[in-house]
Amino acid sequence: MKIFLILTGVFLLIFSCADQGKKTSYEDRTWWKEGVIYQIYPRSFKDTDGDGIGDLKGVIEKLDYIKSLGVSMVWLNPIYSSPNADNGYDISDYRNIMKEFGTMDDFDSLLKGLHERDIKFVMDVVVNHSSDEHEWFKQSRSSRDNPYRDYYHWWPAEKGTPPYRYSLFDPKGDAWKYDSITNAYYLHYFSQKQPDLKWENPRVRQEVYDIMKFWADKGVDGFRLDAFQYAAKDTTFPVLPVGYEKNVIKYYGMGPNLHSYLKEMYEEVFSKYDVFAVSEGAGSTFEDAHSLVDADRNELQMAYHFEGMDVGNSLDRFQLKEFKEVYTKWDSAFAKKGWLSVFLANHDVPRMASKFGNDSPIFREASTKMLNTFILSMRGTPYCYYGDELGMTNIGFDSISQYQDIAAINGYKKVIDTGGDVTQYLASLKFLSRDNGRTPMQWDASEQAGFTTGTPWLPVNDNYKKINVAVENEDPESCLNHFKKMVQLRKDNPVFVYGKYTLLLPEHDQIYAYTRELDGEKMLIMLNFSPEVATVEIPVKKDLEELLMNNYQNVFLKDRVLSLEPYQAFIYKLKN
Ligand code: TEU
Repeated sequence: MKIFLILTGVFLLIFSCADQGKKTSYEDRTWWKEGVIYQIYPRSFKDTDGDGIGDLKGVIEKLDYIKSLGVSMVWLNPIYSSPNADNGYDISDYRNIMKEFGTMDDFDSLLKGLHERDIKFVMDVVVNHSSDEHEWFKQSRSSRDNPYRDYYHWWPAEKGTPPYRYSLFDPKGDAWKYDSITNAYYLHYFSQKQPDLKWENPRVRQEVYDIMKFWADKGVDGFRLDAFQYAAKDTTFPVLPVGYEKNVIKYYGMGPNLHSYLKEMYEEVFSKYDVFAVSEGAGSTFEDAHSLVDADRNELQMAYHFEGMDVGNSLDRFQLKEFKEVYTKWDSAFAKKGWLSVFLANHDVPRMASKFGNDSPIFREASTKMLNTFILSMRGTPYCYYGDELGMTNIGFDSISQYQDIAAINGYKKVIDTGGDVTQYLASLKFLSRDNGRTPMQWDASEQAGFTTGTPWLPVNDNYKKINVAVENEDPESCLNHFKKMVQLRKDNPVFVYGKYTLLLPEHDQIYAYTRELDGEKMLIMLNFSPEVATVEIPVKKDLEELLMNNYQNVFLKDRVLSLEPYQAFIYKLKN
């Protein structure tokens, strides 16, 4: 008996050590860390009823395509009822589906279809603001003593003009809109049709938790909290320093009580379901980001910071050195605690290939594959924005009449009103506008790229005959097939998910090189971000063992000197 107990004790000790060893390298393994998120802008994915607007049935029709990518989560931009001042980011009913997108039955079928394919669903939750056409706001604006009055921020006009608040989408840049019905101003950080909800009111918070539970009960697996860092406000509205709007996140982000609201949301919603939540925006410091997502805080689970995408947010080509610095410092700040999102595009920015790669015909494919190699070999949860698996590019409008985006249109009005440089503004929109990343998905070479039988709400990019799913499916060397291979490689090798990241060649102005290592396994990733050949000695002491990924036919290597072709990207497993 004694011997049995001793043996059992020894066994348990060995077992627990092995287990602990695992915990240090893999941290806390969870499905949302190990998967890849595919972001779909539903308006532009697939239209099934010929109105030129994508719909839920369209996403359902393409479920097998989504599955074929190997991704494990799908995030859809807002699908709730909306007058579409900001394409669904202005919600008029949080428990209904936008009529252009379909019905609740369509939603239920979509969710079922995803789950049958083992794909999780991430719901966009837009609760910093609602639409001005939401019933709450209609009530709120109707009289000062309406029970919904305190659902929004009102400033009675008899107190004088409210302290200046900058609005991101207002044609005058003014976040206070005067409303004559009750002789008061309401607050809107985004457009006039997006009044900010008053999170300081516990009834508002309860409404939101109930809405989130409504969707969690339906089976959604994750939430993406839109602009949530702005939700908490100092309701005394103090005067802010002149020029503060140049740093909106610092002054609007992480307001008083934001953490207590998030803790409450965790208690009320997240803790009761197997769901995760990602915050859009992560404050302005690492401390802010950690304070939102560290597991021991029980608030959110994943941070989505803007700094990586902000590199090169101008007409000048982005600087690789700065890009490397940003990704490296965020990785090291999150090496021990917290979890990041990794992405190079979304619905608010230009196409990845045009911004960080090179969309000229000779380099588009290589640079797209290089960027996807980057996203899918970094630590954090990778996001692929629909069409980036194909290497879709900016459409590049020339005239303001071509734009649909409220940010572009109201920004233009502001430039005109303030006598700004219109030519300069249009040049910057042509490259940076959000519509660049919202053109219809390119399915095949038929008319309108197979997106719609009608007239698409935003034109299809002219390059659709060459860049589309049908063509790329047939070509083993296409961006699409490279993307699939990279997703599979990541799935097969947890080192890409959890492994330690080390930057190499920090000063090199063409090559981004780094290693990932886990449990004695080490990978070398080398990416040439330039249109010229780049030559460099192998930046590690170890020998190369096996080439796991390459976007060219060969790797030129002689006497430990590597020559990388323009936008070449490869991954080697290193010898132990
Ligand atoms: O974006 C929030 C946000 O901070 C944006 O202002 C972003 O910085 C800007 O668009 C970059 O160009 C979210 C959504 O992603 C965006 O589509 C919505 O328009 C916005 O909230 C309002 O809901």
